[in-house]
Amino acid sequence: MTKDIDTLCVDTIRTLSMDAVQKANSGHPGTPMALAPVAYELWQNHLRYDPADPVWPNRDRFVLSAGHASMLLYSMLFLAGVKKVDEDYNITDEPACSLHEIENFRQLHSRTPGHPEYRWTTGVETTTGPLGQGIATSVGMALASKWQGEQFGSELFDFDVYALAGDGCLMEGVSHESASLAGHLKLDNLCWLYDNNHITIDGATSLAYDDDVLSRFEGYGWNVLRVGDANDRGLLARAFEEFKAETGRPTLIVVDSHIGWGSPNKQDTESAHGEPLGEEEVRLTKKAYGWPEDAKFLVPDGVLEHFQEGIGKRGAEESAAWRQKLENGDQMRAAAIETMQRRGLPEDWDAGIPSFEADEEKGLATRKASNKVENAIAEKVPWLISGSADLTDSTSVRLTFDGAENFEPGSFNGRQVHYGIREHAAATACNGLSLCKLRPLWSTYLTFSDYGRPGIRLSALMELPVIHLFTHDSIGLGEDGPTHQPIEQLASLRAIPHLDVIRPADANEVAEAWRCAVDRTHNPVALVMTRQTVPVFDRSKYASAEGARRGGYVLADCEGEPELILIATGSEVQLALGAHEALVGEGVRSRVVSLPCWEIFDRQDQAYRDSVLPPAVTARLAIEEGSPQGWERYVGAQGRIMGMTTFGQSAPFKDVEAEFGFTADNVAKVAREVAATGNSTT
Ligand SMILES: Cc1ncc(C[n+]2csc(CCOP(=O)(O)OP(=O)(O)O)c2C)c(N)n1
Ligand SMILES: [Mg+2]
Repeated sequence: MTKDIDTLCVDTIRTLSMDAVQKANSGHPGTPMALAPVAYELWQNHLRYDPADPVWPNRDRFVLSAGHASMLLYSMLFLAGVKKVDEDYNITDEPACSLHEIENFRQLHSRTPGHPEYRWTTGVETTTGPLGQGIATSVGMALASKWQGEQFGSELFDFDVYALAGDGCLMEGVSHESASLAGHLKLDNLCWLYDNNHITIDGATSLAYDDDVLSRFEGYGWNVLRVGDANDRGLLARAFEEFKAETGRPTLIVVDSHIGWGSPNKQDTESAHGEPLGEEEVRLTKKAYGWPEDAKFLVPDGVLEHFQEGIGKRGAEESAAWRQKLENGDQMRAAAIETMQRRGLPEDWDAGIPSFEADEEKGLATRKASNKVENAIAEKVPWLISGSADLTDSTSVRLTFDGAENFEPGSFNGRQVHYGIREHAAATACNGLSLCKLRPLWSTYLTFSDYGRPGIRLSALMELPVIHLFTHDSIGLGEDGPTHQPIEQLASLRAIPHLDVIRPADANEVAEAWRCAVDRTHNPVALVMTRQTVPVFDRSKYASAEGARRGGYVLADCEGEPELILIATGSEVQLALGAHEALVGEGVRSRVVSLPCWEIFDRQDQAYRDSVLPPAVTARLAIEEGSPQGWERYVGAQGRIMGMTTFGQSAPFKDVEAEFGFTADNVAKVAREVAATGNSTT
């Protein structure tokens, strides 16, 4: 082949992608073929990235938002010689993505799944998720870079974030929220590359899309550049340089491209998007590239070496210089960075967590208690970043100690992010923050968790310790009525694997919930709090709230073996206790189990779970102001569930709760019925 080395490298990316998709007989060849020069130019000549240290904290991030083009990323990881990192962040000698993995594209247990998945493949900076999530995540990463730069020094943290998006990403609503937020925050370290190819799955974009993308992004306050031909590496290089020189605005580079570039019969067609080209078309395309037609997975001599001389050498020098700076600098700072990178916590992180005096009369809304606990922890954990989608005070997530400023241009080490009324963007930005090892929290009302759901789901899929905090957690929010009253949200959040949903009953359970939420390196939590006041239980009369650490515990008990178990979460625990007191007075051997977190309880050993919910006691009643779905597994076939099977009502909260039977008297009444049916095994 008589190609210059750069073209040889670009065509290697193209042909590897075509071959992998063809061999898997499934996948998306057209976009990697079109964007190979873009990825090549970026990685080889601009991206600050050390393939031998892919977890270097100040590396530039490359996010493939158009995740269907996964072979583009896998080709880059392979060709750049990125090393695999193990679970303890040790760099191994193994490649992150070998040629063998590329040959096993989309196969069981390969490191080359259909779409990039964080944790499965070193070098994948985030899971793709639904279209638009990648670019939304990149905003959080850019925010993290700014925060870390301000906190630890811009000589240590000033990484850029690149995200590659297609028409799909930009059509998605979340792109609007995220671009608007990034423009507002003046994230000039953020560069989105828009693959302007006029094609989506259904065909030409003109079927559904006529946005003037340039004006749109100018309207958000972005720096908008255009590269009229994806194959023009000179123009691409200039655009990347312009991005780096730009201050005060994020950059969008619109790149005009041709899907399936070079394929004689498939270029510019939707079929190049999501189908293998076909053996014959692969041959014809290779011929058009001047490539050996029958060669498969060919990596011509000199290609790997060329990458080593480019990104490899540059990255090694840059990361070594960074380590030197870290070692020569303040050692306390270096230690803090190391702790943060490993998702650790300062030693005394929980020293200030308050315990709350019993107050069964006046009580305290769990959201209010939550604010006290959050502040106590955040003061000790500098990288805990609070935020809200315009409900900072209603959801009680404002940090109030000295130095807890807003995160905004001019004070990028602020701790309070105002995400605006942008729940999709907020939830997903938190994933970006977490991927850069900060400990983010965002909040809204529980009903609106629906708007953050893709981000919540991805935090669970990626096993990121993000805190999703929701208040106004039931019909108990009262007057705002059915639009605001969550019904199915608890059940639907509980349905997400790896997400712990914690709904504490009182202030002291709130403290325990926060402890669980922060003291973890993997897995997100949803903290669910009341708007309304609830009693702070007298723990000298009832069991210690420490039981909440096990997800569920016996809060109140009877003499001897119970014959009836009342199980509740959150604000309904007080109803269970009220009913319990009445029943015990009547001689019923009743027990109250507070079950703030199903998931944590389910992870306890069988003996513990049986001690809380003895299998012999089948007379059980669950009380929760939400969908009854899922409670069967705790109450069993003979148990009853008091839940919500309709939407709520707008009225003062006591009236709404009474309307739906959520009073201690009514719980006692239903409990008597349950107790009367007896226990099947006794
Ligand atoms: C939220 C979401 N909706 C739908 C899809 C299915 N999907 C995958 S790619 C795609 C079309 C994307 O078009 P574009 O971004 O222009 O990519 P191109 O074909 O140009 O590479 C669709 C609809 C998805 N992945 N995510
Ligand atoms: Mg497209």
